[in-house]
Amino acid sequence: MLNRIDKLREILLSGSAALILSDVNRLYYSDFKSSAGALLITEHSAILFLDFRYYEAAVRSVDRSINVVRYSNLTESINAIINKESIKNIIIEDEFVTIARFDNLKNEINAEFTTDFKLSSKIMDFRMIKSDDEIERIKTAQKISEKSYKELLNYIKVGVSEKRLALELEHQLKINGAERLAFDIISISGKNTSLPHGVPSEKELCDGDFITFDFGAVYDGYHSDMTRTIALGYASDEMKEVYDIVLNAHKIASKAIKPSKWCSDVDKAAREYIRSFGYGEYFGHSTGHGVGLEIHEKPTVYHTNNQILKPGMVITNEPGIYLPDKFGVRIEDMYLVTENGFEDLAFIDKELLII
Ligand SMILES: [Mn+2]
Repeated sequence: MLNRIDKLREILLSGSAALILSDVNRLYYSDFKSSAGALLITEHSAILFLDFRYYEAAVRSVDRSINVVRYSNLTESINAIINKESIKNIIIEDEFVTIARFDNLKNEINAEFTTDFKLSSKIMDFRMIKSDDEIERIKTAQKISEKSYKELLNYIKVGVSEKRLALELEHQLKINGAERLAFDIISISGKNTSLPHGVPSEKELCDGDFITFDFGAVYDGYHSDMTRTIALGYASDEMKEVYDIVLNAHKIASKAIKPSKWCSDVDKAAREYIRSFGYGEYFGHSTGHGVGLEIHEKPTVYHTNNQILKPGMVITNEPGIYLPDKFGVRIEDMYLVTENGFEDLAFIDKELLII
């Protein structure tokens, strides 16, 4: 934690402090989850302000380099530190604090707010590069997903509804150790698979359906994300052809994942391959995104993003082709950018599975 806080201190001007108000960034800097509170990072100290509900748990678990303070009035408690350390300027998460909250803070806190400092984006840049500990948590979340998916396969048969499968997958994810779902499970079949973010319905599985599952687990705050498309009974020639194109696009994109390449290189690799078969207009989303404390983080893996890939980034690779009123295919796994290239964080086979 100290390492992360020190990195933030490097961007603080003398006499200023960062007031972290979002739950996710407070978790990032303290490794303590709470639905309310604040973290003040000054040149000399880090203070986690929590109310009665969280105080005792935080004192037990938070790293000793962070002082835990119990508050009844948050701004009064913050002001006490500001006065003690003679803090003149405060920076806040510009993409998180609402106008109403900002008005309150300006009125109640005894320091000036620097409004042109892009703190949200700076922290997001720090969060893009995962530590070994963060990578381990993501890998554990992925292991939970894979174990659950293997169990789920036993329930796939004609007549079972999409909703029932989503429920079974959720059950498995939680039994296998997920603290919660990474996002609402996508469990869709047949024509519904042409909807990239379709919602599970009462539709029952039929012979010859494609079935798409997009899901993930959260473990110790960190998310996993994977998508598999499988066929029930048989797959038509067109289904097999589209599946192969998506699978090859996925493989080609993964080869573009290495330090010094741009996010746009990865996206273009998948996109141009899909376009070369005439399916360009049926791949309408980006090839991937960062994953970590949130399911969607920087960097966006899209053809307009010239962010350079760096070791420690975890991104998804998830090309797809969606043919309206017919079917869709998406194959998604998370990749870790390493010194020499990439590590595929998934161990579930990507070849077409016909059950
Ligand atoms: Mn994803």
